[in-house]
Amino acid sequence: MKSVVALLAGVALGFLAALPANAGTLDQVKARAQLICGSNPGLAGFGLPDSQGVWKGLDVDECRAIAAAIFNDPNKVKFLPINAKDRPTILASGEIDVLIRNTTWTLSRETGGMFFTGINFYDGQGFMVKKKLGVDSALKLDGASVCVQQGTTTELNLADYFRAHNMKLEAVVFATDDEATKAYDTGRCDAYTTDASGLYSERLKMSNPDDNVVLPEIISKEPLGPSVRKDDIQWFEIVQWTHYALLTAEELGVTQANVDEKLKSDNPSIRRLLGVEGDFGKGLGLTNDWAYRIIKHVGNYGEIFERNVGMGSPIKIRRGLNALWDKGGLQYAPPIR
Ligand SMILES: N[C@@H](CCC(=O)N[C@@H](CS)C(=O)NCC(=O)O)C(=O)O
Repeated sequence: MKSVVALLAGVALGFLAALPANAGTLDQVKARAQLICGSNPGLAGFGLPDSQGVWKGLDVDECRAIAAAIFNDPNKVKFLPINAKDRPTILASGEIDVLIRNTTWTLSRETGGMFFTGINFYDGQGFMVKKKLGVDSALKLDGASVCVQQGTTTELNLADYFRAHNMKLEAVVFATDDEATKAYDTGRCDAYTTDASGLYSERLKMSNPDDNVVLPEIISKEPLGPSVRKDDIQWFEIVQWTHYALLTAEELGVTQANVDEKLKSDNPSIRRLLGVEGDFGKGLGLTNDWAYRIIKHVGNYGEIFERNVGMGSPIKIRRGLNALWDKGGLQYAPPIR
């Protein structure tokens, strides 16, 4: 028995060793029977392990959707905690297959090697202050100290905004978000700044959430999305179309609860989405029921949004720009045909 196990292990190792160094990411993911997703370990609603160690969040669910498409199992994912500053180097190192961690798509990040597949959350930067400060606009923050996290677009936008409005800034910069929010909470800074999504989420971490207000100004565009390396177009397409499948399902009214029934639909768009008609998964290197698997295990984009960050969740974010294009938002998927 032992020798059979040893033989099988040897075969498996031999197989791994036999994979060329530049083997496609999909092959590597399949060979290790697990997707490795670079994740935010501390942002409720987006990426955060719960008390049982189960990772939860909108970004986390996008990782699970990729695993579901590949393995028909949303749990074949390892979530690797990544802080803001290390994102580009860890992605480049090959330690992760994809980074989905509230990361803003910018030109310099893209030319620097992070290949963004799309936008899974349209965001913008805002400010939070203590109510007792009596400030009702970011334009009244002249001379304020502001807690901010290092290695983020947040840090850069903060400096731009104060400079553009001729205001004096004391930026207090921290390596981790925990340090930044604690410092703000304990009175080290007058204000805390991050993406609006982060403000909704971090407010809940404060000792008295109701003592804080979010100011009305949104000072930047923060298109947050998944990124991959630039060396594997098929992998890029798998990550990109996973998000499009989630959007298409929402647009066509296909949900986790009704997806089996929808297999019998005679709507051609639904038939193509679910792989009942056509060969669309094959082009991605997946099975033709790739999107069915995603919806069956994870739900559609609207379901993911609502359960993690929507008005029924503790985070309470409105769909706003993240509504589908036909509901007044910007989320839009090219056709599956
Ligand atoms: N979207 C911005 C900010 C992303 C970011 O890292 N935000 C902080 C503040 S909300 C964060 O998620 N910190 C969590 C952590 O480092 O654990 C970027 O891409 O630079």
